[in-house]
Order: sequence, then C-alpha cells, then structure tokens
Amino acid sequence: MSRELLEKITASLVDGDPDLTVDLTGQALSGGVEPIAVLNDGLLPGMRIVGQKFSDGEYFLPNLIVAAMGMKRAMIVLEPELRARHQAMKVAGSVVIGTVQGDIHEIGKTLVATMLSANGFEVHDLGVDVSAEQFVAKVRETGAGLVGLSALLTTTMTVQREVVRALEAAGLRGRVKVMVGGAPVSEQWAKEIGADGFAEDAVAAVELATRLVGTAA
Ligand code: HCB
Repeated sequence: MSRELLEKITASLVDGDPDLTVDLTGQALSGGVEPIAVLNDGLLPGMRIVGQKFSDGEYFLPNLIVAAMGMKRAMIVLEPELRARHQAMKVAGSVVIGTVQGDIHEIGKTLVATMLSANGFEVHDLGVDVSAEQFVAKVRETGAGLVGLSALLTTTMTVQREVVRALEAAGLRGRVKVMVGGAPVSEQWAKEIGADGFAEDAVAAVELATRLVGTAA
C-alpha cells in the first residue's frame, strides 16, 4: 500500500501535477509512511526522472519548473515532520547562490537553487542584485563549499569575475568552488575568469555541484 502511494508521488512529479504531489505527500504522512521514505522513495526518484527526461530532450523548461514547484511545495509539508524525527535530509553540500550586482533576473537562479535543494544541497539564496562583498560575507558566515553566480546581462557578467577576485582577496578561494551560469555565460567565460565550472541549466548545475563539492545525496 505504502509502496503504491510512493510510486504515485513519483508519478505525480513526473506528470507535473503539484497539487496531487502535495495531496499524496499529506496522505502518505497521515497513513504512517516515514517522512524520510516519502522523500527518498517518492519525491527524489521523481525529480531524477524529470531531470533525465530534460537532459534527453523529452521534457522542456516548463516541465522542470512545474516539477520543481511540486517538490518545493511537498517539502513545505515534509520538512517539519523530518525535523521532528531528526531525519533531516542528508546534506550533499552547502551552496551560496545569487544573481550578481546590477542584475535582477531571478527565474533561472531560483530554479537552480530549488533543484540543488531538491537534490540534498543546503542552499543559501541571496536573491538578486548581490554584491561581491555580500557573497564573501555569506561564504564566511556559512562555511559553504560552493558559490553559484547567475548573470543574464552582458553588462553584469563581469561582476562574476569581481566575485571570484573578492573571494581570492578574502583568502577564501582555496576552500570554495565557483560555478557560473546565465544566458550570456559560457564554459570559455568560466575559464577566463578563473571559475571552477559553467552550467547551462539547472540539471547541469546539480551535476556540476555534485562533481565539485557533492558527497552523493
Ligand atoms: Co531581461 N533581458 N532585461 N528581463 N530577460 C534578457 C536576459 C535579454 C537576453 C533579452 C534580449 O534582449 N534578448 C536581455 C539581455 C541582453 C544582454 O545583456 N545581452 C535582457 C535585458 C536587456 C533586460 C533589461 C536591461 C531590459 C530593460 O530594462 N531595458 C532589464 C534588466 C534589468 C536588470 O537586471 N538590471 C531586464 C529585465 C527583465 C525582466 C524584469 C522583465 C524579466 C526578469 C524577471 C525575473 O527574473 N523576475 C526579464 C526576463 C524574463 C528576460 C528573459 C526573457 C528570460 C530570462 C529567463 O528567466 N530565462 C531574457 C531572455 C533570455 O534569457 N533569452 C531577457 C529562463 C531561465 C530559466 O533561464 O538562463 O535565466 P536562465 O537560467 C538557466 C541557466 O542560465 C542556468 O540554469 C538556469 C535554469 O535552467 N543558470 C545557472 C542560471 N544561473 C545560473 C547560475 C549557476 O551557478 C549555474 C547555472
């Protein structure tokens, strides 16, 4: 019975039905299914399938956004139960993410943050228009091992370089990796500014983050 419910949760994410995902998550919890099982055997397999379908070109951005929404809403129901049972999600790594100063594009950055979070990363999302100093301060405060920088404008791409330099100047670069992304950004740009990697989309960002700092969620 619980196996069937967990499979339905997975399918609801794959089918892009956030209301059903939330409803089934509630049903599973009130039916006595362990919260950690809802996460590991219901929700995360769904996100993995959606990510794979996206990589294969079968799913597109709207599918990813809807699935991320379902996951995020289900996590709101699940998190207090996980905490209550000390079954906090295994942390795959800690990430500070934000859109760089002068840039207010937030959709892609938020999608990356949600996907990282859904894949077990502890995410500190600084929002948009974030200065190099704010990134440095948050890395110091949290001890995060990875910084994700988003820039959508050719005029703000250069701020990504400023952040890399500020991390160097603060003596933090040895222990923090930097991942860049955004429409005008490329692998070549990442190399040029001394970042550790470029991710084209949220699925690639999770793969890159896992490679750079992850401990297999
Ligand atoms: Co905006 N805008 N915009 N915009 N905008 C772009 C980015 C242009 C390319 C449109 C164009 O001219 N063709 C253009 C930039 C041109 C350039 O610099 N070369 C542009 C412009 C010019 C501007 C304004 C200057 C317009 C004006 O006011 N005159 C202004 C800038 C304001 C500012 O930032 N200071 C502006 C404003 C806006 C809004 C507010 C209307 C709106 C943003 C709303 C919001 O975010 N809340 C907006 C939008 C929506 C866009 C487009 C249409 C879509 C961006 C988007 O959300 N894409 C965009 C056109 C485009 O990008 N082709 C246009 C969807 C997301 C999911 O993709 O690439 O952001 P993404 O993120 C991906 C990927 O890059 C990667 O993963 C994400 C998920 O798959 N990724 C990372 C992103 N960040 C990462 C970080 C990592 O560490 C790793 C991976």
